[in-house]
Amino acid sequence: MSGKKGILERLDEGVVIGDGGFVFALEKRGYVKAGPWTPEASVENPEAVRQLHREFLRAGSDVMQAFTFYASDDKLANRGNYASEKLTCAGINSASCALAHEVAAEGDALVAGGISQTPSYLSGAGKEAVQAQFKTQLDEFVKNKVDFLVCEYFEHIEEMEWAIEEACKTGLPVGSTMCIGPEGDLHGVSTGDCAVRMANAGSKIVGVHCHFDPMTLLDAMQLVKEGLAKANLNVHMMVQPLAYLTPDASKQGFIDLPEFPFSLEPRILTRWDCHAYARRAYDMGIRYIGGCCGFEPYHIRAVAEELAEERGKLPEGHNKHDMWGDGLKMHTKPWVRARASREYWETLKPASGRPYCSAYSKSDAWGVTQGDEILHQRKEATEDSEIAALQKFEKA
Ligand code: CBH
Ligand code: ZN
Repeated sequence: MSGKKGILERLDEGVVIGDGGFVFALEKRGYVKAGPWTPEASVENPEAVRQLHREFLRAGSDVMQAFTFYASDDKLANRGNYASEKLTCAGINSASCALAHEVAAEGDALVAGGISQTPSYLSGAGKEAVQAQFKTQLDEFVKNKVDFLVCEYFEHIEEMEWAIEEACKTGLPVGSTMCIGPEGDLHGVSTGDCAVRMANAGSKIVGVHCHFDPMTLLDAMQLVKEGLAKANLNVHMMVQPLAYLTPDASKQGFIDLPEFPFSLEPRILTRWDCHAYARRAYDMGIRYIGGCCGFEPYHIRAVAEELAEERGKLPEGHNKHDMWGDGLKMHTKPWVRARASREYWETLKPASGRPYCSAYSKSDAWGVTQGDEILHQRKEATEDSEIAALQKFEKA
């Protein structure tokens, strides 16, 4: 390995900025299919994945997380997805690692390999079968020399523990984030207890990510912090929220919002929301601060700008972005020049421009999760008649 400082050392010394949402950003750019959300783009369109890594690096990300989300073989074969036969978990993971390494070397970034929840677990498969899915991915990460591992997007602490246990066998440092909010996991385990169990399973960095906006996830992180303190566990904290506002979300977060996933745009955070998020996270003692779905490079840039003093540097992407709109002083129109101040942007309440839209939606709350028959996964594609039946179920 190179002379780069490792993730734990960096966290001991200061703040580490994560990256943003790959599947969401690449779906909008036309390289990922919403639904399966699998990362075959690393093989099919490597230039798109490379470019997104580069933009996050330029925005200030200290970590290039290889684009391996949902790349377990069972997920690549789920419900008619072709990605498993054509590309395989090993093929996608190694291509993704190569891209992350390539861009990380253009700066001083670390490379992480990630594993996430599996269809096998949702279908009730036991520990051995689920861990076998993780192992195929982890073997590839070890072979491709990633700097550390991330276990993310688990909504059941039991599966998370299985993931951490398997990840720790590699000897690499492991960070873990569940996609839960202040209400805890989907089997009813509290957020504080989930944090304790992640740390006890061997994770050196623990927290929550995805599913909720920064405010809600920082409320959840408060519970993480208190849980860890009560149990005397001295591990680092990590948070990577959505860049969507979700004050109306129920327990499963934005998945339950009727706008998920194709009409979430009115909820997008501004860069100034990201400044406030970064400050609050830092002040809470969280040292791994990044983003998940909806987070674009300019959101990460705002995090890096807010924490510039703590980090002793500004990101390269700052060169074209004067903090707090200073560049507006060069605008031709005087009323736009008048907006060149921190106070203006910090206190603005942006309008949505959607006259007949409400601020809140009513969440779908089917109340089903692992253990329910309806959550079983399979290889065959979904039939139209099954969709019709589900649409009736929803109304019931
Ligand atoms: O793509 C990424 O940035 C990953 N590191 C995290 C993705 S979070 C999950 C989104 C998919 C949700 C679904 O299954 O519908
Ligand atoms: Zn996400």
